[in-house]
Amino acid sequence: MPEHEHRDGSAASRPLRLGIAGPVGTGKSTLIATLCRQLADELELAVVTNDIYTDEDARMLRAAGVLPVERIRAVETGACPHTAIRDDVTANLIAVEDLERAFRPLDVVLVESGGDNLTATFSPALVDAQIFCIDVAGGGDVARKGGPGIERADLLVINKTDLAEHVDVDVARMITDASSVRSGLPTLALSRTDPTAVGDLCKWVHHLVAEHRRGEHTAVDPGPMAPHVHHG
Ligand SMILES: Nc1nc2c(ncn2[C@@H]2O[C@H](COP(=O)(O)OP(=O)(O)OP(=O)(O)O)[C@@H](O)[C@H]2O)c(=O)[nH]1
Ligand SMILES: [Mg+2]
Repeated sequence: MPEHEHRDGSAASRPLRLGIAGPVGTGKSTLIATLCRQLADELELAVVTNDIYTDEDARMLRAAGVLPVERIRAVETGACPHTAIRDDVTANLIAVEDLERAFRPLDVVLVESGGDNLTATFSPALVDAQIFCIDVAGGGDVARKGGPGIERADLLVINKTDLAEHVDVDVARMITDASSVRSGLPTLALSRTDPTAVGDLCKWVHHLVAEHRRGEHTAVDPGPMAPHVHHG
């Protein structure tokens, strides 16, 4: 098989690089584990995790057994998580390129940002597309608060919908709030225990991989700030 030929015989110049960002504990690593579990038979995958001082996320994913352990690399950022995915992406790019070389031909490299706040987004120099992940446990108002990830990530995930009834959150309302600021970009209500939603997430990834291979996907920078005003 030629170096860059994928399982379906197509030949993208390199794998899709897909970032997952969002506040601490919203379920980014779990979402990555779910994607690996569902897609590893169909796509060649690898993962880069970012933690400030530990490699805990990588260890969690390795322990979950969702991919061969050597396909999961940890970057210890040692500083603000958003710095390593936006301002100086060198450490992450090296990890991504190492994986791409070691396991070619990969289809997707998933990059998990360290948990941060609502302003953290990936640079398009590091990823081709990004998921922004918030959860119902952070409160029903979060989607309305906006920010670059909520407003302009390629996919917004509202996670842990199974907890909504326990925290008095109206998921439909959160989706409406998010949709009203996302200019037609997709929003997905997700729970790891909801097979339909997990299926929709996998379909979205497959669609993106296909677009990337055809050269039809363009990375769009959500930007470090969302447009906002303090008066009027
Ligand atoms: N109820 C419920 N819990 C979930 C779901 N997804 C993740 N969790 C739990 O939420 C907690 C945080 O999940 P992680 O996947 O580690 O979140 P994270 O965003 O990677 O966290 P950081 O990397 O530390 O920012 C864990 O206890 C998970 O088991 C879900 O769909 N439903
Ligand atoms: Mg994590």
